[in-house]
Amino acid sequence: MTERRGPGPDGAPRVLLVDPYVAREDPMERKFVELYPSLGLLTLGAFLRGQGCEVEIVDLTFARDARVVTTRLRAFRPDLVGVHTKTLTQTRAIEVAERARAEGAFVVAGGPDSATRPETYLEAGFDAVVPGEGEGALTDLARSVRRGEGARGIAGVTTRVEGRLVRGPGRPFLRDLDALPLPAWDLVDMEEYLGRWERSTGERRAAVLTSRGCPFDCSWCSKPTFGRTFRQQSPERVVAELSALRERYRVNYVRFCDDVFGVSRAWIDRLLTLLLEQHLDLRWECLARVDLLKPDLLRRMRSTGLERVYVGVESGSQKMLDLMNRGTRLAHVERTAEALRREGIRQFWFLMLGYPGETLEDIEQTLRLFRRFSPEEYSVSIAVPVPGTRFHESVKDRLTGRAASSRKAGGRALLYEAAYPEVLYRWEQARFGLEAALGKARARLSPRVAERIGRVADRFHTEVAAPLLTGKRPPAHAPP
Ligand code: B12
Ligand code: SF4
Repeated sequence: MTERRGPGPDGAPRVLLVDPYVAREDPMERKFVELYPSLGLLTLGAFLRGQGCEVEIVDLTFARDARVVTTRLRAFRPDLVGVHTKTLTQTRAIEVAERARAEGAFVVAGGPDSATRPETYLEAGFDAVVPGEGEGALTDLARSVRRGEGARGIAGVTTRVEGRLVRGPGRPFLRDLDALPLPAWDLVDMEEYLGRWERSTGERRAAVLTSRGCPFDCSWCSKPTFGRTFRQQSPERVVAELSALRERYRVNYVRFCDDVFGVSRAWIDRLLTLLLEQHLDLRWECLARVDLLKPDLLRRMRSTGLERVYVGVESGSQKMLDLMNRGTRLAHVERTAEALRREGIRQFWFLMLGYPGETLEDIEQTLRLFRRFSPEEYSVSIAVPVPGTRFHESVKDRLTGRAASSRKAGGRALLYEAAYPEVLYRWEQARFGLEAALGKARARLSPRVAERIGRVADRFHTEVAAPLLTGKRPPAHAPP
C-alpha cells in the first residue's frame, strides 16, 4: 500500500467521485434499467466545483470493470474519493474503496445504501460515510482532509473510532434548491448516454430532478437520505435546467426523477405554463400518484408533451392500500387509469405482492384491476422489507436472512416469512405476465380466444396451482 498523502500545500481539495454501477454486470439492465448518469454525483460535482474544489467523476456504467479507477487515481491524485452506493453495487463500491486506499486516498461513501447501513461500509474499509444530503458535508470533509485533519466532528459525517461508530453532529437540509448549480454534466460522458438513447428510441433522453424528498408516508418506503422532508425548485429554475439540456446536448425527452412529481398543484400549473410559453418542444415522463393526477391536469400535461406516467397502483384491494398507508383509494386508480387512456398517455403500473395481511383474494382483486385497465407497462414485485421502514420493523423477527443485495432480491425473492411460500408469489407474477400478454392479444388479435385462455388459466389457478402451492385444498374438494 502506498503512503497516505499528508496535508497538501495550500490549494483546492481534489475530489474524485465514483459511480460503481457497471451495466454489463447487471442481468436486469437490458430489460428494466434505464441508463442515466447519477444525478446525485452530478449535483455534488457541480456544488464542490462552486466551492473551489477540483473534481472528476469516474462513471463505471459503461466500463468492463473497476480497473479504470486506479488509472484515474494515479493521474488525478485526489485527496478524497467519494463513492455513490446502492444495495446492488455494494461489492463494487467496496472494491473501489480498496483501490482508493491502496493509492493513499481518503475514501468516503454516500447515497442510499451506505445511508441505511453505514457500519457495513466503515467495516469494509471506508474512512467515513455521509448518510444524508451530501453537498455541505462533502465540501467540509474535503477541506478538512486536505488540511490533514480527517473526518471527526464534521456535521453530517459518520466515522469509526476504535471500532465504534461515531456520528458527527446533525446538519440541516439545504433550504433553497434553486441555489444549487446546474448538474455538472460535463464530468461524465453524456454523449455515450444520449447516443444510446438515440439509437434505441430516436430520442436524446436525460434525467432531471425538481424536488427532494416526499411528504407521504407509505409503510414500506425507504427514505434514507432526505427523510420525510419535501423541498422543490421553482418552476423557473426547472425550465432553466431544461433549456440548458436542450441547448448544450440537444435533449428532446426528459425523465423527471422526483419521488412524486407535481405534489403541489400550483407549482405544476406554473411549470406547464412556462413549458408552453418557452416552446421547449420536449417530450417527457414522470412518476406521480394516482390521487394527484386529476383528469384536467393530465390533459394539460399531455398538451406539453407528457408521454408516459409511472404510477404506484400497488394493489387492487383497498384493504391492502390502507395497510400500506398509501393514502390512495381504488377510485383514484380507476379515474386516473381511465383519464390516461383517454389522453393517449402510456401508463406504467407498479404492483406489489406479499405485503403482510394480503390474502389470495386480495391478489385476485389486483389481477382483476390489472385485467380491467391493461396498462401498457407494469412491474409486479414481491415486497422487500427495507431496513428503516415500518414494514421491516413489523417483520424483522420473520426475515429469512437472504441477502437483499442480490439482483434476485430486487422484487423477485421473498425475504421474510410471508403468508404463502415464495413459489406462490412467483406463480402469481407469472399470472400477471400471462394477463399482460392476453391484454395485448385482446387488443390486436381475437378477444374471444384471449377470453377463453384467460378462463382456462383462472380455473387452473383455482383448482390446481393455488391449492398445490399454498398447501390448501380449494373449498369444493375440502375434506368433510
Ligand atoms: C431517479 C432514481 C432512479 C433513476 C436514476 C436517475 C439517475 N441516474 O440519477 C433510474 C430510474 C434510472 C433508477 C434506477 C435504479 N434505481 Co433508483 N432511484 C431514483 C430516485 C427516485 C431518486 C435518485 C436521485 O436522483 N436522487 C437525487 C439525488 C440528488 O440524490 P442522491 O442520489 O441520493 O444523492 C444525494 C445523497 O444521497 C448524497 N450522495 C449520493 N452519493 C454520494 C456519494 C458521496 C461520496 C457522498 C458524500 C454523498 C452522496 O448526496 C447527494 C446530494 O445530496 C431514488 C429514490 C430517492 N429519493 O433517493 C431511487 C433509488 C436510489 N433507486 C433505487 C434502486 C433500487 C434503483 C435500481 C437498482 C432499480 C432497478 N430498476 O433495478 C436502478 C439502479 C440503476 C443504477 N444505475 O444504479 C433505490 C436504491 C435503494 C438502495 N438502497 O440501493 C432508491 C433509493 C429507491 C428506493 N427507495 O428503493 N433510479
Ligand atoms: S412510495 Fe412514493 S409516495 Fe409513498 S412515501 Fe415513498 S416516495 Fe412517497
